[in-house]
Amino acid sequence: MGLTLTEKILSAHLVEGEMIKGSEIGIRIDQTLTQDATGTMAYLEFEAIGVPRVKTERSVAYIDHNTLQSGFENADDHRFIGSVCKKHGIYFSRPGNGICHQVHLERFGIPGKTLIGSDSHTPTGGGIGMIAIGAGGMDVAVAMGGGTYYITCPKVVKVELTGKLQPWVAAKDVILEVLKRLSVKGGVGKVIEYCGEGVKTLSVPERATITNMGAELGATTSIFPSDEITREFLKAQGREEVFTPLAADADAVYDEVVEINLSELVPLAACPHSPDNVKSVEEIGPMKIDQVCIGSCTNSSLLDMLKVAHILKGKTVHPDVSLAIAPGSKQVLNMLAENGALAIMIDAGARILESACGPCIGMGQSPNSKGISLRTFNRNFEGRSGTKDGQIYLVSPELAAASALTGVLTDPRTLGDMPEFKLPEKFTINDNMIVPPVAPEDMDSVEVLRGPNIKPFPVSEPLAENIEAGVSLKVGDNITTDHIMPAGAKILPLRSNIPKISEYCFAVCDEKFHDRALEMGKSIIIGGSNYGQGSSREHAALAPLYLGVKAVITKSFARIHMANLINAGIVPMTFANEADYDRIDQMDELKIENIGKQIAAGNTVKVTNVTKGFDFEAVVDFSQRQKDMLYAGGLLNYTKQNA
Ligand code: MIC
Ligand code: SF4
Repeated sequence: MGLTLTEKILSAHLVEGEMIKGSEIGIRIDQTLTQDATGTMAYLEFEAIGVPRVKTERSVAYIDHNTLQSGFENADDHRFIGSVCKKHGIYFSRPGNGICHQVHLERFGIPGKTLIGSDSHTPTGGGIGMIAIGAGGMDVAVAMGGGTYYITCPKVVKVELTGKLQPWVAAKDVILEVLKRLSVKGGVGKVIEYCGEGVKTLSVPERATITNMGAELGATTSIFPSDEITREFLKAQGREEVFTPLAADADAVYDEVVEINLSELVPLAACPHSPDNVKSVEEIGPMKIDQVCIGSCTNSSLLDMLKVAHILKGKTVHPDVSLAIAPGSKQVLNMLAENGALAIMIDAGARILESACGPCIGMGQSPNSKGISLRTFNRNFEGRSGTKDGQIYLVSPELAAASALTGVLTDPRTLGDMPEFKLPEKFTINDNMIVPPVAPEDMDSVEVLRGPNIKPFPVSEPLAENIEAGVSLKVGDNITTDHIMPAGAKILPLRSNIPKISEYCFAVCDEKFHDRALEMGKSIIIGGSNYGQGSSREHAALAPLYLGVKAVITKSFARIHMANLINAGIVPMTFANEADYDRIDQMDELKIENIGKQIAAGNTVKVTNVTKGFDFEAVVDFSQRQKDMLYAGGLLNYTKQNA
């Protein structure tokens, strides 16, 4: 029986377990990446592990999220990360060099390698045939120290692409179509593998747009084969020597098959407030817009930017629309400047932003009240833009640029002939904003620079014998980590200060949560299905930990958040019978006796609702390693115990 590409790469990196779908496997990690919003914590954790030099083939730290620097906090974090990197063997991509996923694809990614990153869009690397997975900062810290990374051995979904995209229909429309069909939880426990004749019609940046936004499916990762197109891309990046051809076997067996005829796709948009709320431009109908933002790790490549420049050429942005453009990397920005495309954008009235995440994470450019904003980004969760009643639509760069000119949602196919865009044979390469680490023998000469905003992470305790605690919060389905631990210009600078950032924990859902949880001392959270979808931020586990949350009981969890809860020593459980969700109210007192023994003995625990006087079962389907982590009080305690 033939193997899928996913199975080939995973089995070549397997260090623990067997390739049995649904069981836990441990894999060796070749590369890691961090960004600054999750990086400070990850490097504090790395320091706590005590390994002097990273043991990976390549580890890179990027500064791309917190670049507003509205106070000293961001700059202090940057300086801390830069100094840790220099000392411990990590490459440091300075602020201004670009968005982690875009730069990593350009300068460091290697087909067939494994990459984990403390950012949920790490699967961008799947665009060149990597197994690239988003993870919590602690998992990345452990991997940097040479530790194994654990995942559930995934099912593999084949997306068979046929045909060729019509002019003005984009890679973004491909992934929006997949989201429409599979939903934001359709990818949980799965890797999405793209195959078929249509693959050959897609360039690397287009493939990367598709794998990037596979994160919104909840998938473990997404991957394209590594072929001649990959080789050309790497060659243009001056890195042809890292190319290897990789593909699934012709007789590979998949768990599910999705067929997409590229020729039949039309321009799409994900409507507020979920990436899977996908409609065609026609279905949405005429709509006046207030803002257009082009960029983010999904759509900020040179190819995307050249298309945008072509559309804007010689025209002016509609007087009622604000157009912001953030090219994805220094390389992209540089090349736009060199070939005149930047001047075209400026001439048309675009507001050019730094090569960074920017508006995607609410760092500036929040829309006006009730403002309608078309964005080429990957997430449109409520409030994420910084404007609570902002209406965010996720679209392709083509659709965004066309609409910026007309002031209304515009099908780019109305623009006439689309010129052919080819990637350059050679990109402009200048890695002068990537600082290499010092040689191992010089590491003692590097002082790690800590600012006053950098506070130690909260320490978790070994699992108590009994959990007796009230329900401090009950929430519904599809709660995102942006609800649990919001980001944005005001809160993001506090990422290295858990006591302070926890003041905003769940503030989007209930402003009183922080005070109530602290007052209760210990508590339990009740959630619906797909709890914790979205960002990889471990702050969504560390803030609840700091506020005394001992367990979270939901209908189901998103992958990274569930791992982060266990890493933090908080017990994630799911209702054995979902109807029990309705029988619990906020402030009910719950009791779980002998929780450690119950977890050791089987897959369920008995929970008593003391207030309402009934018992129910919660599922605790953990691997032995996860159980041991929970007993120890999280990953760091566990790692130290086993060191
Ligand atoms: C996001 O897109 O939500 C982020 C900000 O990049 C996060 C990471 C973070 O919260 O720092 C992610 O996707 O993991
Ligand atoms: Fe940055 Fe947005 Fe990409 Fe997250 S999704 S890494 S915030 S650009």
